[in-house]
Amino acid sequence: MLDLYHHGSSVCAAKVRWGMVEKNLEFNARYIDILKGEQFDPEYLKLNPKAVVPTLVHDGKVVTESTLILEYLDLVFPEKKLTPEDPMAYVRTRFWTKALDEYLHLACGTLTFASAHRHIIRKKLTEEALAEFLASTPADSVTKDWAGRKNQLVAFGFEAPGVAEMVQMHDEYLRKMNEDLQAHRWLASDEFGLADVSLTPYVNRIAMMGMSEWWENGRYPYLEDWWKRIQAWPSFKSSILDWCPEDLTNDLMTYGSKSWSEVKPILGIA
Ligand SMILES: N[C@@H](CCC(=O)N[C@@H](CS)C(=O)NCC(=O)O)C(=O)O
Repeated sequence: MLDLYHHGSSVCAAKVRWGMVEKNLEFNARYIDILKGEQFDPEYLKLNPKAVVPTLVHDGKVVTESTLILEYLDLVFPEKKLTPEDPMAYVRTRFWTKALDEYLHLACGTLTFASAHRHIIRKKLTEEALAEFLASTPADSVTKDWAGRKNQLVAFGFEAPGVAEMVQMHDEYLRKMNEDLQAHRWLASDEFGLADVSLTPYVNRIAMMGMSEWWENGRYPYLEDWWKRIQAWPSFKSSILDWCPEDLTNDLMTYGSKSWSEVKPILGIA
C-alpha cells in the first residue's frame, strides 16, 4: 500500500504525485494543509520531523525527500521507469534533480512566499495563529534557515533580505532549461522523463502566479514550447492542477499577478 502525504500548492509533492501517476501507481492521497499548519501535527512530525510534505509511506516504510521518493519508486517499481538508462541522459537528469534540491527549490519557495503565500496565510490565520504557525517551523525544515526566512518573508515580502537574489537564481535555471531544451526535445534527452516530471511544478508555479511573461515574448522560446507540450500531456492537469483547491488557485493568481510588477524589474523586463 502506498500513502502519499501532500498538499495542493507544494511543488515537491506535485512532482511525486505526477511521477506516481506516470508510473501507474495507485496511492492513498493524504492531504496536509501546510498553509494552515497541519504539517506541525505531532503525529505527522513522527513521519517527517522537518514538518514538510511530501512523505511516502510504503507498506509501513517511511520515505521522505521528494527526489529520494521518486528514486525509491523507480527502484521498487521498475516496470515503467522515469529515470533514463542512457548514461548521459541519466547525468543530465541528476544535474536537474540536484539543482532543484540545492538551489531552485529555495528560490521557488522564496518567490512564492514573497508573492502569494504570505497573503494567503494571513487570510487563513488570525494574528495569534499566525504567530504560532511561524514559531512551529522546526530549525531544520525546508532548509536549515527556513524558519527565520519564512518569518522575514511573511513580514516584509519583496523587502525581505535576499529575495532579489533568489529571483535571479530562479531565472538562471530557467535560462539553463531553455538552453537544454534547444539541444534536445525534453529536458535530459529526446525522451520525456524524470527531469521533466521534476521541473514541471516549478514552471507551473510561475504560470499559476500569472508570471508566464517570464519566458514569453521571445525571452525563453524553447522553454515556452516545452511548457505548451507539458500542459498538453494527458496526465498533467489531473495530477498537478486539479489537486490545488479552487480558492488557493485563485489566490495564487490574484496575489501572484499583483507581484509581477515587483519581479519584472529584478529580471530586467520592461
Ligand atoms: N527537500 C524537501 C523539501 C520539502 C519542502 O520544502 N516542502 C514544502 C512544500 S514544497 C513544505 O512542506 N513546506 C512547509 C513549510 O514551509 O512549513 C523535499 O524535496 O521533499
